[in-house]
Amino acid sequence: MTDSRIQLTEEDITGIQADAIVNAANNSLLGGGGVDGAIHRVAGPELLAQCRTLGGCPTGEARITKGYNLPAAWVIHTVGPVWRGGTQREPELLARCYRNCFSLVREHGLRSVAFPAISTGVYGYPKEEAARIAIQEARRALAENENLARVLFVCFNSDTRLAYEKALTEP
Ligand code: AR6
Repeated sequence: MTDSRIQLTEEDITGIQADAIVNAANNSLLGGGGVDGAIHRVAGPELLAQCRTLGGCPTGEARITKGYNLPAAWVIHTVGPVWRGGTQREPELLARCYRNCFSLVREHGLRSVAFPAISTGVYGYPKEEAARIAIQEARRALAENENLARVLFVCFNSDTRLAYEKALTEP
């Protein structure tokens, strides 16, 4: 079943106007490549300064900071699992990332949130399986949080978009 509150877009997440954007970070929370690098570049050095105060983040958990120079007011930093063939609790850890992000969304009364395809870049998680988890957790969050009006999945390439479109057709 498709929910109109779940939307897909193919653009750079750093330009998204949402209450929060999610960063696919690493355990240090001190920046990196991919979407993490892009978010830090646009947000500016104050984001790194705030991240330094957080003391890192375990895989599967999430932390929230301000968005600084980003259009989004907040950044939710989460650390996805590195794909090691699927036998190291990767699906559970990826689902926990989404759940912990949605918990912060609820605690902060946010109405819209934009996610990149966590773990599917440098961390190598297969796109279709990751998209299925992302959609499943978004549906769960939307069912539990009536304040949440929009969940945007930002697809950085057409393969990622196809993976989400497929996941959306599944029950
Ligand atoms: N906007 C939206 N999506 C993007 C952008 C962007 N500007 N740039 C990349 N993506 P990745 P990971 C997509 O590698 O796999 C970092 O170095 C990208 O195409 O950014 O979770 C961190 O510091 C892919 O679909 O994150 C960690 O060390 C998705 O974002 C490590 O990478 C995630 O790719 C985390 O790896």
